[in-house]
Amino acid sequence: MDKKDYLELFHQMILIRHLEEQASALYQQGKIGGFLHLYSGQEAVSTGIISTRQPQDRIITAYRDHGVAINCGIPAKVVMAELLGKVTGCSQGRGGSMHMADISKNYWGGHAIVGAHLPIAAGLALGDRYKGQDAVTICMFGDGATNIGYFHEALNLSKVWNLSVLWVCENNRYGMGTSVERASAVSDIRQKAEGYRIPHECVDGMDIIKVREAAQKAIETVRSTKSPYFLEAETYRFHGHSMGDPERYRTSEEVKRWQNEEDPLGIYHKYLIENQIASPEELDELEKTAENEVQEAVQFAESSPEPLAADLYKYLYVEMPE
Ligand SMILES: Cc1ncc(C[n+]2csc(CCOP(=O)(O)OP(=O)(O)O)c2C)c(N)n1
Ligand SMILES: [Mg+2]
Repeated sequence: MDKKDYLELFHQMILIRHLEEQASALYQQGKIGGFLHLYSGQEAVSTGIISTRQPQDRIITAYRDHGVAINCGIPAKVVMAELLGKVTGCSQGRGGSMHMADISKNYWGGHAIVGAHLPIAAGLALGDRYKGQDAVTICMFGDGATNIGYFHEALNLSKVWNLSVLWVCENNRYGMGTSVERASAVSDIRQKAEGYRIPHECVDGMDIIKVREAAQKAIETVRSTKSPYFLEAETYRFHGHSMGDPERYRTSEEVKRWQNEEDPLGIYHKYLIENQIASPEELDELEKTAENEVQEAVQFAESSPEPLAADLYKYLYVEMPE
């Protein structure tokens, strides 16, 4: 990576952080409807992993998907418009927070049902094998999803059929209000991959440099062996599960400790300065750029039109050419 690449990663992470702070404010003003699951705290995971993919590699994730959308190259204003349910959003305002997608960027969504996108990931990889395409499907999901039947079916088939899938578990220690220890008989999550003879690794998901190294190795392994690999990223979400979570299942000391000592932005900021890749002034400048981008995104989204009622039944089925 050259300096530009390092700074681009910082820019993406700080853009996600600011975009979500603004989204949280707009939600409280009633401008965003439905659910809103913030990714703050987990930015290094998707930013690190997606920065190592090739253009042909597919990305699919769960509902905590705003950061992934930015990392896949969807402009902030298009993400914001989708959050506000506007026709200029990446899913024409029909998806909202949980259903960001853009197939032209090989981003296959944004899925609300826990674990349901894992068999879809296996299907995408099976399709690539049929077509002889050298693509890796990167499937991201939470710790909670590993207790769902779909997880086990998808992992099993991926091994039996040698599918090119990188399974990425974002272990943020909780599924809604339930800790991993209370929900999972095996709390060392990557051990679950062993049951299906899938090689695995665990990485510090708060350190983007470590995430990138692990992701590079993992993606290369999938591509060269044409079989699945399991990467667990240990991370933490800084906000509640979704908006309005009273967070009785964890202490404020625990949250503050992670926010103060393990902030992925703080860790990367320190790395860039200590390794003399950037000056504090340059990083401040990048933060200002991100803030301006978010302001412009809000203006764009607020002034964009709503989808037309007459189009309500559009996009329910694939429209075949005449
Ligand atoms: C099949 C199914 N069951 C329950 C829910 C309700 N639900 C939404 S998110 C969630 C927790 C999932 O936790 P995890 O996979 O760890 O993801 P995280 O929210 O921590 O990113 C649950 C139970 C759902 N959406 N789908
Ligand atoms: Mg979780």
